Amino acid sequence: MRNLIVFLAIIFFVSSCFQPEKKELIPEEITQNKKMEWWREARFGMFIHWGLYAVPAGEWKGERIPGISEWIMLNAKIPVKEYEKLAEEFNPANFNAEEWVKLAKYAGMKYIVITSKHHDGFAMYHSLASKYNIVDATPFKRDPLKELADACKKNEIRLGFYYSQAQDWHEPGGTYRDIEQGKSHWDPNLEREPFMNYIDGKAVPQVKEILENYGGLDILWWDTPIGMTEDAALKLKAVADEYPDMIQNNRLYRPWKGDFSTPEQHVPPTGLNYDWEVCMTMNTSWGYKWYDNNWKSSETLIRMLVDIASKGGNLLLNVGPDALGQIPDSSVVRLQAMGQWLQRNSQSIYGTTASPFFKLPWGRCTKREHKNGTTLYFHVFNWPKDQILRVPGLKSRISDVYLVSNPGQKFAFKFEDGDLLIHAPSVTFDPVNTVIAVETKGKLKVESNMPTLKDGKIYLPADFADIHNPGYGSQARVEGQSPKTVIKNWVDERTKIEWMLNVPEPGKYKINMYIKAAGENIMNLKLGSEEITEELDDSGNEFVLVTPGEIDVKESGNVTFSLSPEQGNWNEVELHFVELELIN
Ligand code: JFZ
Repeated sequence: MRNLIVFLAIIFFVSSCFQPEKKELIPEEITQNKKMEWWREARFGMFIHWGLYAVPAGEWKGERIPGISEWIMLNAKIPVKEYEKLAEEFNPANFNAEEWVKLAKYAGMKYIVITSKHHDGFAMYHSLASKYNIVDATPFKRDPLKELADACKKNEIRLGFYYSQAQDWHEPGGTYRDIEQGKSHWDPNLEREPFMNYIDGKAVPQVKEILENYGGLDILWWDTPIGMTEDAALKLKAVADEYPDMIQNNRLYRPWKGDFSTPEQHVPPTGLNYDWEVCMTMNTSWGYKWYDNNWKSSETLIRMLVDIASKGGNLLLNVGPDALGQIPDSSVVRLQAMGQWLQRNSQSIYGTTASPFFKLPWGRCTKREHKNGTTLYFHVFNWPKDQILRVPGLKSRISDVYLVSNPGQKFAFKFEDGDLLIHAPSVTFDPVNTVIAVETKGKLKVESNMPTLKDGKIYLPADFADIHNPGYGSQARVEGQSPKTVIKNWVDERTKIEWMLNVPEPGKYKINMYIKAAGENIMNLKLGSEEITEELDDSGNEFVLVTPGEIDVKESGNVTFSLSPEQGNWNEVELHFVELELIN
């Protein structure tokens, strides 16, 4: 009987992984799809954090201030009147809107989002609602956002403004971090006023200005709804809703979905059924910080864009121009490298949709649907040493397999054990990411390779893990080739490792882990909602099988299994795989 249940569950699971039939859309969905069309195709945009904070660039009175540079006013507790003086020094004479836009375009970005006012309250455009703005308060006297809007029009790049609607550290009524905990503003000379005074007197008029005076924005990017009230949010929303084609993110107030959500500084594990955009820095800070040299490599950034596209999202990649109006060289070279890769492989990114595969051990997949079939783009990060690329569970008919950057280059393929095998000589490789297109005919059929019960066990290999590293610090990573991959360098206790899996049957599962642990490590293991803790013995320089115990799974279906360090009790762990063994 039990075998039958398992069998039926697997059949159901497998069949539910085939592409669903297109469903009827309601009128609101049709309107929304139309509005989001350009944005979904764009996939890649430039975020620009630029403001008075570029002047101190992370340093105040000779002291390096920890944290992100645009937060320096709060982090260094700078009094309002003193911070205001930065405006007198702010003269970004080398600012050239056309150059920025051309760089974004060269990088393959389709839109730009720039800070019109950040938490420091300083408007980077000519505002009539507040004299605290770049035209009235600086020797520069130009309106860079007007110049940028014109350059975007000219070069056909979409434009959005970021506006910090709740936090405004400069205004007596603006909010600041910890206001909800009743903490007072660090500047005792800032006499507090009701929040609504700020909303009515500055936020609403300024949002009207940016929406009216810059030729129509494509995106309005709200941020940090700290201390936001629904009343205030609805006033701002009423202004923004006058522009129904403008796309808004979800950070106006909670809980409000906006048009898209904004996971910050990390890439979510699987495709989501709503629009989303990852915003990400290339180093650590958003605003310019002269000694922030923690740059991600071009390879990391290219693969990140691909990873996000394979999950159906957009990447809004940040630059922080300096006080002279220059984008740092380190950012420029990375953007150029991304642009060069995109030029060769553009069709595998723009206008594509999420991967139909659960995981591909050697890379990612994006896809494009046509009338009579689907093009699958396989992004190969790590070419298998035997030069055979195994595509798990692809069941469609195939008419062509070729190199995207050189379509004349075709590849031999065959089916084996339900997988597609592509044979390719290694000479064609792009060391960062080689893209191979597979043309499929008819309805796309893919059998999910999400881990599930096989021979009484659910196998969770290293290369199927989602590694949640902190935005800075030491990064755990997967090394080696499937089926012998290892998670290495797991030294940061903030790093969490997670797997998605399918439990076809509730029951008791015994956990087996093949790991190497150095020194003292205490690990929390969580399956669904059940959690256990395990103290790991030092295994020396060897991998050992550890059996932390059993977890009772109450419901069948897709669940997550996660491993996280017990804070304050972590040294270093490496991990080959985890196995969940059904024991009752
Ligand atoms: C914010 C800002 O405070 C920051 O300066 C920068 O502009 C960034 C893009 O957005 O900070 C946030 C907002 C949201 C989260 C974290 C930091 N979040 O959702 O985790």
